[in-house]
Amino acid sequence: MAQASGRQAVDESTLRLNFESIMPNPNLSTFSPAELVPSSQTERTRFGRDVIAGLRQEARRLSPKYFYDVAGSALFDRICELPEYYPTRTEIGILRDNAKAIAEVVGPNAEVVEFGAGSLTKIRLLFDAFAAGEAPLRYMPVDISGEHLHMAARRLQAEYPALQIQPVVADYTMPLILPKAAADSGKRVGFFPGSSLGNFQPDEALEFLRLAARLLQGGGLLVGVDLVKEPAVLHAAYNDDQGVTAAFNLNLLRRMNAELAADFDLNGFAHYAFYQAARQRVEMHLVSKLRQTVRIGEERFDFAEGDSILTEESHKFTVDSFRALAAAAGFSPGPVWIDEQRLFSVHWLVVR
Ligand code: AVJ
Repeated sequence: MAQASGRQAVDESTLRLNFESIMPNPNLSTFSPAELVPSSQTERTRFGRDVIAGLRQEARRLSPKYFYDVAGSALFDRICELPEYYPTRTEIGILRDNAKAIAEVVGPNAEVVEFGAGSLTKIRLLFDAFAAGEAPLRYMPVDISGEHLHMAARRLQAEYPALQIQPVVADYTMPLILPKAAADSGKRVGFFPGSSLGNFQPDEALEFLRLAARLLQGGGLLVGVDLVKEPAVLHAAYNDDQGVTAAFNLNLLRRMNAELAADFDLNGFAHYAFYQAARQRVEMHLVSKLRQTVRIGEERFDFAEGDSILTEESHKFTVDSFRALAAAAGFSPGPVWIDEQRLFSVHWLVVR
């Protein structure tokens, strides 16, 4: 699409290679479902490598980015609908209530890069905020899950026929190369909703924001950040009554069984999530209910009763602590929009 149209000032010699390496299938119109596999061999290998490295550590841990296989993504969508899980609906409300002001800071004809695009629902709120003739020209959703991304991009294209959509299948926790901006476009603007930034460790969050600032020169970043609040409210959001969050956490074991020839007993582990106030983060763990040995391919891992695997850290911020982090990464913090109950925040950060 955008690549073939020749509208953008692409430095062909350097970018062609990068395009091919990060975007195996950039042309939506020639996309065919038959080309898709649930998880590539390489991804499986990387997944396996990360899992084994994480479980060999003294404090066992797995990266939360591996929650989102097809089943995990569906469970996450259900989490977003739970009465206890306030972030999604609160952020959507903030984006809706402040659409005009947000469109104003983003400016006309922007190029929007979304990090971890998922099912592309929140971006519609952003697009719909613009007056006719000022909407973003180009949209580059970056997501690790190529199958899901291409399908969502096709649906979005049907709704926004004028928008140039350039899906980028990549892990946004790694340095990323994007095509050069089109000559006629406005600012390059990052969109990072959902408080996904909270999944990074503090040093990783700083590094991510630094890379984002480099990628978004001359533009800015619109980022959703969950706020520090009453611990009971945070606790409930990760310990829902219906057990969907527990199923989401345990699904990681099922995924390892399916993709890495592991033999985790899903009944042998308990979902355990709590708010650690001293670190301003929710931690999710899988705790072994008994002494057991688990096989992952050729590897064996012993668990004593009560041993835990850390599966997610979800950091919470105050407005000030987040603005300080953004400033340290090379942004000038701009306006911040917050709901009435002060549950969630959406920040506009200008690249310095
Ligand atoms: C998508 C990372 C923002 O941390 O709240 C939801 C994921 N984990 N319930 C979060 C999640 C458990 C979510 N993020």
